[in-house]
Amino acid sequence: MPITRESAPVTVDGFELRVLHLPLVSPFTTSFGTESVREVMVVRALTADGDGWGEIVTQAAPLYSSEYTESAWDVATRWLIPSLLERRTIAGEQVGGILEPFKGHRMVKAGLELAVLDAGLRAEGRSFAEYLGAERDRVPSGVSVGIQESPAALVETVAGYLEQGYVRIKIKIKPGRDVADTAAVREAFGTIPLQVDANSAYTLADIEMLAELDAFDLLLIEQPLQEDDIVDHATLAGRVRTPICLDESIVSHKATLDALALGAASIINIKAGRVGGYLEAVRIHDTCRAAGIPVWCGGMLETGIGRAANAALAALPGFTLPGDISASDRFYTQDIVTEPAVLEDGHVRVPTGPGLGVEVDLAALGAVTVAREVVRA
Ligand code: SMG
Ligand code: MG
Repeated sequence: MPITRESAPVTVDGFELRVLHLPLVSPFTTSFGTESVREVMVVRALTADGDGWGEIVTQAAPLYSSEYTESAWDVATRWLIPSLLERRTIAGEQVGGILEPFKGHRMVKAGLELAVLDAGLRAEGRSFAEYLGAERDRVPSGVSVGIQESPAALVETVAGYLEQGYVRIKIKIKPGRDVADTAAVREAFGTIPLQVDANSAYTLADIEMLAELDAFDLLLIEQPLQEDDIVDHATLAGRVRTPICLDESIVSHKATLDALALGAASIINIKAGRVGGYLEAVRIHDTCRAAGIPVWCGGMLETGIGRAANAALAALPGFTLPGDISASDRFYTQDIVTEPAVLEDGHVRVPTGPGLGVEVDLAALGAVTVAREVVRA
């Protein structure tokens, strides 16, 4: 039986948007570049019954996906926020439908929906986790490790995370930094749960190289080919033994159905931002669970706001693989919530307080804010 989710409608007086610059504890390198400062946006729904918070997980540049800070800011202030304010009194479940006429910009839609949901649930005194249908009070914590200077440096970095208790390691790979890096980690640490993420850095011309990864008994290879290459991923899946997991390609519930129908993936990475919101994320979860397809919760280097929401999502029963939900200190020395996520015995706790269950530290938020605007009704 599908669960009916209903949160309290709120009368939104306005939305506050902020761009944040959060210094990373160490640079994060993927196949598309290196980040030392996380540029991200947060949104606050202002209502008479209290505020709600959401996170817009765009990056400074359109390198992971087509969305980026200025595109998010522009579409939010010019189109999405005005259409929500026109309705004025809205429940979180209505946000997706109101914003549907506007194509794309899913990360922005996800952040706005989360802010409205959080406001409604806080007003009701109900947790986001309970609302989504969470069945666990903590979730296993995996860590995503960026490309390091050398395989030896990678081994050293991974050792540090294993010591802290992370239960699954994901390493980023790119052409020229794939087989040797994976081999080094496998050799150094034996049978640890290990997976790789290519962020779409390969093409079908690389099949032979990708098949070499079969030797390392990986949990999965994440997004080896381009976002649009669903058919090529299906071809690849037929030629390698390692399970193919899609990230960038899964932009919606419909995209999930298509990928599964074509055999392009046997595991799905669910990120609420990438699919337009937590409710769409739950629909993907429900479909995959019914089809026996394992899912796990991806990460976008979230602040304490998005991290709390991700922990709630990952507590749903179909999330059978550890997600990229690390402790806050894996990325940040100073988070923007009063109680940032910590690692406890390899797990992160699912917040139980009203709404997202975290309180925003306004002084810490102010210190990292580089742009702010309030759009009022
Ligand atoms: O939040 O722990 C995290 C980062 C996880 O590797 C991670 N995310 O492709 O899965 C991915 C990347 C995208 C990050 S680009 C900002
Ligand atoms: Mg990925």
